[in-house]
Amino acid sequence: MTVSRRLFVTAATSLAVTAGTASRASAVPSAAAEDPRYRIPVSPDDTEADLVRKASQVRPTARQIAWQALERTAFLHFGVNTFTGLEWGTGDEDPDVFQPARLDTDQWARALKDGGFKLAILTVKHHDGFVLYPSRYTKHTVASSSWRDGHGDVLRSFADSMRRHGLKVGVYISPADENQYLHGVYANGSARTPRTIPALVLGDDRSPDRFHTLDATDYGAHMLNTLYEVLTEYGPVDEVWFDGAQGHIPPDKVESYDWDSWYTLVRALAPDAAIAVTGPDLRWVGNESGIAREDEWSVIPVKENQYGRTDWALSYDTPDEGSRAALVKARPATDHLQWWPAECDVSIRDGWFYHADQQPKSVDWLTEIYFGSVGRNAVLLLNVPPDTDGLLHDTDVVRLREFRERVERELPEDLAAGARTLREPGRVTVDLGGEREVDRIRLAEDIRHGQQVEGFVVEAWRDGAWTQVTSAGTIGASRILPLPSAVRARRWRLRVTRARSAVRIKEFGLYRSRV
Ligand code: FUL
Repeated sequence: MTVSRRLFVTAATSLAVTAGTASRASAVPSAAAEDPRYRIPVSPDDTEADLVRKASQVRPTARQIAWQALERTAFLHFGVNTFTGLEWGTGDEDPDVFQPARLDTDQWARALKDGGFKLAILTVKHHDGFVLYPSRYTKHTVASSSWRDGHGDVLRSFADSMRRHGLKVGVYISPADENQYLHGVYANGSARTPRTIPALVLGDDRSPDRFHTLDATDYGAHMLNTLYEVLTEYGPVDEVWFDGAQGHIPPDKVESYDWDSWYTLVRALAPDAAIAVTGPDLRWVGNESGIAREDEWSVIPVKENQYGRTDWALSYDTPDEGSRAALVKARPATDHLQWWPAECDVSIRDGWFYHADQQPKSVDWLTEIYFGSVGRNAVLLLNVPPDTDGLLHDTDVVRLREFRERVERELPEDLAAGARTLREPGRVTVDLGGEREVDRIRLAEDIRHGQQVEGFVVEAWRDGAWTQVTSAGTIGASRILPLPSAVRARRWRLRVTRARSAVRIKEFGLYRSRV
């Protein structure tokens, strides 16, 4: 069954089960229904030519286009682990360990903005289950800490600060939850039955004009209520980040996540939010080092897993996710070809959470990550963990600024901006009006028309002939190619040597770095 079908069935079921109650169900359209070209079904007898034609017809949704344009996004891992020194908490932490005495989320926002970041994602709940806002559905939250006399709300401060400084807001809500396991909710073996969201609690201060009835386990419903609070009280949210981990629970226990219901609720309450990375809108690049494949495809063979979860038809870390050979190899396991672009998550320090004995990566290393992610058709998600004071460490703040300045020096002014340009099918020729030195080339396809380029060369007119300067496979939304040494020429040409369908080049930028 496809995701769209499954979501439709769930919504229809919802309508049936809510009749006769005080609540009204929501019939939420699936992503596929919003934009049917976001994924195209594959059949077992598709030939290579069929697969390539279908891949060329896949288009991103408006939501995916907006997400891709962010280029630099940030992660903030913050919670009880910040104070216990762990990376994965246990769920039985005393909430009182959470004491960020000098919390200043405006400082986070200023530093991230100064680093060139457009969106920040906060770990509202990591695998330990400690929640950074006062939730109605668990006591394992900031409200149980003596910090700010139990009136602290990190999510509120974070969301307000980011918006004040022009950054978009994302939320990491861990599906794994050690605390809910200890309370007998997570992985308790309960049946998946229709649940009405939000579940009103004693003395509830809300009077929703709309309820959602969705299939879920006890824990699935807990997640839905958490999502409801976050998305209705702290929105608008532009990215919802779901990790796929199960946590440190005994091997005979399992919680089958109610992905379809969670996605349906997110779509209803935060229609602009990209659902990452266990989600339909974007995928994990497959490593935590921030480096994409040299040729990174956004059109990927996928299969559907339990409860509507999008999964790789090949594997998350295969070196080739989307070439012709990959499409053919994946065919027996493929349900659809889907626009599923890569996000590169990496931490500025070794750990995801702050540890005083770790140091941030050097500017050179961060620049390599930038070229390896934004320069390879992916979005960078760089983690910068707040410290035990509730601040980004000064060293990291300075490093972020130096990183942004370095990127600006790598790609200063585009020498081709305003130059005479000739556009022919599969070819763009630029006349700089005089000889100029170039050592960085930036290319982009107009992804509203899909991802089509499979091979290209860049040439410079030298000594009376077109001479190859560099070549590569894919372009996608953004490809940046540093040249080993500067090349001096007046006329430059991009020539596509292989493509799946008509190519629309959006950007052919020529730069002389100042590094
Ligand atoms: C992983 C988690 O287990 C890590 O703790 C971290 O949150 C990272 C971004 O995702 O899967």
